[in-house]
Amino acid sequence: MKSDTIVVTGANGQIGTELVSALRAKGHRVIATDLRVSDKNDSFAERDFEVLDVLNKDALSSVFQKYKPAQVYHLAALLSAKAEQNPQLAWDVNMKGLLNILDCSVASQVGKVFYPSTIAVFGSTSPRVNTPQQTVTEPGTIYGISKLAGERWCEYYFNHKGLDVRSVRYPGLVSYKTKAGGGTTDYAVDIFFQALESKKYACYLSEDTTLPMMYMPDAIAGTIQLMEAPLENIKIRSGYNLAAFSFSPEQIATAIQKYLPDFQISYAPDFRQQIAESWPQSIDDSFARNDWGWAPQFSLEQMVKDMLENIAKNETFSNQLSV
Ligand code: NAD
Ligand code: AKB
Repeated sequence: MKSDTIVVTGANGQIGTELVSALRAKGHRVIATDLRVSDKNDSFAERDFEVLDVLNKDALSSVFQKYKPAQVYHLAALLSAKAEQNPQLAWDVNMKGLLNILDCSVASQVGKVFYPSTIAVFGSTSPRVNTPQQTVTEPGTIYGISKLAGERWCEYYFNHKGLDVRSVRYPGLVSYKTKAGGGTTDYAVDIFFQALESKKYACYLSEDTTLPMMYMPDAIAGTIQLMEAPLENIKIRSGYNLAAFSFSPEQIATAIQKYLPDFQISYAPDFRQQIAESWPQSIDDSFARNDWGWAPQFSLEQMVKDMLENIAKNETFSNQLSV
């Protein structure tokens, strides 16, 4: 395999921390960038890291000139819940940040760019079950609006400037290495930590709010698989639907109770309930499966076991697990 120099923006976040490690493990030189050095991830500070605000186009251009990356993974963004609290900043970061990346990538002849889109590009007028790849997309959140516009720009840059931009629409991602960063699906991460720490969790979504979700190892593997796929296999330049499984808060709580029988969940829906209700419950990802061979490995049950075992390892709660 050819080893590339890769720039990752927003590298300190939930996806970035795991993606950078996975790309380095494959032998690539990865320049991790974010607004500040992570206080949690010493290895980033010790290795290739640049402080970089994606809104600063000159600084971005300097980083691209310095490292001449063959690939860029543009993760920096404000997620759905944070974006509703600061719509103007969200629009700036999610939209202007992407346009800076696309422009600098063309100027520096970057070979491939990854853009993470989301199920939030769908809205309350989209079909909610088995949501198709191509369907009505009328998002009601500032996050969804910015990500949908971003998809259109990515396709435009591919068609008009020849930039090889590739994208997936991630569902909610569940992981234990870095906590979630301000989305509507964050509860599906927090619930595991709270289950082990205090054996109770007050969920901000109602018990039957079903959303598409995925375990982080599958998201990382799928992302790299998309970026390594032959050019001719990539037929969609907006964002590929990507799916693994769906669950509601009640279902994930029941799955956790198998290992922690005393765990209790309560429900106090807040503004995120309305966001969740506008998103799909399940996703049709047949285009990703057919075009470049996407197939998730983890079932819901395997994810729950793996999450609890790994958090327990790190936080010394292992004696609480009963299975
Ligand atoms: P996160 O919130 O955990 O991390 C985002 C990172 O971006 C943070 O470290 C933050 O410091 C950085 N950032 C914010 N503004 C910046 C700026 N102006 N310049 C440089 N960096 C900046 O997010 P994540 O969960 O890792 O998500 C990464 C990408 O994947 C985002 O684009 C998000 O929309 C997309 N996505 C995530 C999920 C999910 O469930 N995690 C699902 C769908 C799509
Ligand atoms: C969020 O909840 O905002 C993200 C997403 C699904 O894009 N996790």
